[in-house]
Amino acid sequence: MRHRTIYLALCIAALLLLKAWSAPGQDVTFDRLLQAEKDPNNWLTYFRDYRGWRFSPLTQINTTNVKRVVPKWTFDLEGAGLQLTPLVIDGVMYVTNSNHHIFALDAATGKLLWRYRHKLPDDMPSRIWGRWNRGVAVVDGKVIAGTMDAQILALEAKTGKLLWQVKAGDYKTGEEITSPPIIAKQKALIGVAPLEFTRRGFIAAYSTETGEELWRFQTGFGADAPPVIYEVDGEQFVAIATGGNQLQGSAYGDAVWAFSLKGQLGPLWPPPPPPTVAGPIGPIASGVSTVRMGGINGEYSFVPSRVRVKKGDSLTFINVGDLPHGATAWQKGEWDTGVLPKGDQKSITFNQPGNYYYICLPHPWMYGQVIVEE
Ligand SMILES: [Cu+2]
Repeated sequence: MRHRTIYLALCIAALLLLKAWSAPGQDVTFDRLLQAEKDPNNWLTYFRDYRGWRFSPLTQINTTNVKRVVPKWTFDLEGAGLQLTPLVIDGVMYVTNSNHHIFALDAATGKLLWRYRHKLPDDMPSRIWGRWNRGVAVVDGKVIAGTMDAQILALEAKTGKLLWQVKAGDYKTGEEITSPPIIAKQKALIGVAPLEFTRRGFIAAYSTETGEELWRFQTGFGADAPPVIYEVDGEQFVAIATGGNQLQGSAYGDAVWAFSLKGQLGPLWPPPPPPTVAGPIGPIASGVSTVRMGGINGEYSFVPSRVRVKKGDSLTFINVGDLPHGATAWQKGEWDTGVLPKGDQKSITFNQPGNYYYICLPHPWMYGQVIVEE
């Protein structure tokens, strides 16, 4: 009898231990994320599953009874400006607020389980539209999130304790993170976007174990949308949509980038160094009719490098440098001054509205931008 009591007590202790070990978030392996669509009780990733359908197969709430649904609980996140998708894993909800605090809540009651207070720097540039955040990713017992000050951090899913934190970008130049990473095995893929500032966005992969940066690519424009991963005819791709940033004149610059092991495209602008700048920076000049090539700020520059004109306007490109220079529309070659010897000039009339980047063919690291408005 006594033995049986001890045996029972041991069993209960073992069960309790087992429960502690299988705490929420602890058993979210990558394989479980891959099977997310077959896990009706949970919302495991930003898109719920890797199909990205955001479709829940649950049926208790349906078209006939939905009118009876009433609020069960609410939790004050102490912020404004959320664009958040909560994750729910084995009864625990993971949410963020606009100051990048991360919360774990009891998903049935709204009771706070833990809160991690990420400290945004005091000199964070202010945003006319405020701060926001779209949530976290959870894998292998970790909650992984990017922050407005371009940090990536991993918390212990069970306790909210900080496991690692890395600097992905420089918030002082406008680099910031608003979307959660997408998990691919032991890698977290995340876009770092500059919004209204002059630096350009990039997509990067980090080790979920250590936070080590494994890969990075300049996408030219802001990259604050979550990336996707897919395969066609046996070739795997990673894709991300980039763009926006109207204040920098890139309203026409939206693009989607697809990467694979057989990729051949370079970063948006040659040459590689400096790797963090992917296009012309600085103010956009209006009301100018000439662009000087070479000579002014050194031989290899267009001045002004960014110009806004009206449809039908002409720009005269003058070579004021010592070497032959030219202006050639990049990508599609819509217009071209040809290579002009020292002292020569050529006028281009812009009849098609759009955003044109151009380079000097003999010196392709010289680049400029013409925005043609309707
Ligand atoms: Cu040149």
